[in-house]
Amino acid sequence: MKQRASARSATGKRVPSPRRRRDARTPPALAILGAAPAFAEQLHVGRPNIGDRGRFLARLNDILDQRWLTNRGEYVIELERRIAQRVGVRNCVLVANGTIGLELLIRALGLGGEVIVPAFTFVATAHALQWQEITPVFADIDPETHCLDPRSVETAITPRTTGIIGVHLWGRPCAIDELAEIAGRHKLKLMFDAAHAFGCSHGGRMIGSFGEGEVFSFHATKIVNAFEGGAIVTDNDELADRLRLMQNFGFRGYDRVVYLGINGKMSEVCAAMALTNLESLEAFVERNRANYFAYARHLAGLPGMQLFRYDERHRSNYQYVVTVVNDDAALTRDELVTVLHAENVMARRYFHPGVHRMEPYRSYFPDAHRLLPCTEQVCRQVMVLPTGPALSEEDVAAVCGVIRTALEHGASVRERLAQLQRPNPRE
Ligand code: T4K
Repeated sequence: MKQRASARSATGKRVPSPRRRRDARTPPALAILGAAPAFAEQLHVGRPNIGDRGRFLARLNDILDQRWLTNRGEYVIELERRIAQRVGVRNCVLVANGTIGLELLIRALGLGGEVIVPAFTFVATAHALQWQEITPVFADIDPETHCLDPRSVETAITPRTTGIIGVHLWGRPCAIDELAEIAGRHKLKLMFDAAHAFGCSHGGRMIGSFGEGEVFSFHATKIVNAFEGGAIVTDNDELADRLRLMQNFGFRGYDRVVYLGINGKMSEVCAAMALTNLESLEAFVERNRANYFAYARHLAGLPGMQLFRYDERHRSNYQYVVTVVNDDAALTRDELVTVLHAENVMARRYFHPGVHRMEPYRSYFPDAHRLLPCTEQVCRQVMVLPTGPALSEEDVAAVCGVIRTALEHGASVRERLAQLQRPNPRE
C-alpha cells in the first residue's frame, strides 16, 4: 500500500533498506536527523474503514431510485433492527452523530445539576452536558484501564449530583459493575459513552446493554462508520419512545407535535454506509487485532514504553493502538510524536491536554487538575499509533523501527529537536 520512500526502487521493486546499510558512524536513519521519511504518504490514526464498495454503491443507487433520502427510510429502519439484535437490546435509535446521541440521552434521562464524567475522554462527553447547562464534574481515572476510577467517582458525589457517565475508552469496558453499584446506592442515573466500543463486550454481554442507555459513534474514524452517525441503545421502551420524539422535532404523526424536539436524525445514505461497514465488522476487527499484536511483538522489551492492554476476557475491537511513554523514557511522548510526524506517521496525543484543561472547563474549574493526578499523567504519556485494514504488518514493523531507533538515540534526537526550536539568526 503505502510506498515506503526508502524501501522500494523507482520501479516499485523492494530494495534493501538503506537503514540497514548504515554503519555506526553514520547518524541514525531518522527523518528528523535528515534521512528520507520512512513513509512516502502519511499514515493516519482513524483512517476510515471502507467495506464492500459495490454493496454501498448498489444501496446508494437504490436510495436515489426510491427518492427516499431521510426521515426514517428503510435503511435507517434496517440498521436500527440489526444493531439492536447484535447488541441484544430492545431499542436502537439512530442519530446524526455520537455527540447529539449523548445530548439526547442526557436530556431524556432528566439529568441536571452535576453529572460525573472522566476528563480523559474526547471533549464531546463533557460538552454534551455543558451545552445543556449541566455541570460536568471530573473524576479521576484508573491508570491501568484509562477509565473512571470508582473510588474517585464516589468522592465526587454531592447533593447536586444526578448521574454518572462512564466512558468505555479505547473500547475497553469501564468499571461497569462498580459504577452500577455506586449509582444504585446514591440513586443516580448511570449511562455510558460507548463511542469507541461498538462490537466490544463485558462479562459475556455486549457493550450497549448496560446502564439506562449507551451511545455509539459511527463517525468516519470509528470501527463502523456512517460518514457521520451515532446510535442510542436501551432496553427501556418508554425512554426509546421519548428519544425518537426528541430526535424528530417532537413529531408523532404528520402534523402532531407532542414533545420538545430537535433534528437529530440519521440520513439514508449514512445508514447505507453503516450497514455496508457492519457487514465487514469481523474482518475489520481481525485486521486491527493482527496489527495490535504485531505492534506488541515489535515494541516488546522497549525500555520506557508500553502498549495499552485490552482485557482478553472481553471482546475488543482493537480500533485504537494506544501506547504509554513513561516519564523516564529516553524521549518524552511529545518528542516521539514530533519524530514520528517527520516520518509521515501521524501519531496522535489523544486526549491531550485533558478536557479539564480545555475551554470552557479550564476557566470554570482552574484547580481541577489537583484532583486528577492519574488523568494528568495519562494525558502526558499517551500516544496513539495508526492501525486499520490499510496498514500491513510491514508498516507496523517500520513504525516500531522508527520508535526503537529514536529511543536508542534519544540524546541526539533531543539535541536536534532543541536546535529546530532555536530561532535561526540568519532568518
Ligand atoms: N465520545 C467519545 C469518547 C469520542 O471519542 C467521540 C468522538 C464522541 C463521544 C463523539 O462522537 P461523534 O459526535 O464524533 O460521532 C476524531 C473524531 O472526529 C471524533 O469522532 C472522535 N471521537 C475522536 C476520537 O477522533 P479528531 O479531532 O481527532 O478528528 P480528525 O479530523 O483529526 O481525524 C482523525 C484522523 O483521522 C486524522 O488524522 C485523519 C483521519 N481521517 C479523518 C477523517 C474525518 C481520515 O483519514 N479521513 C476522514 O474522513 O476527532
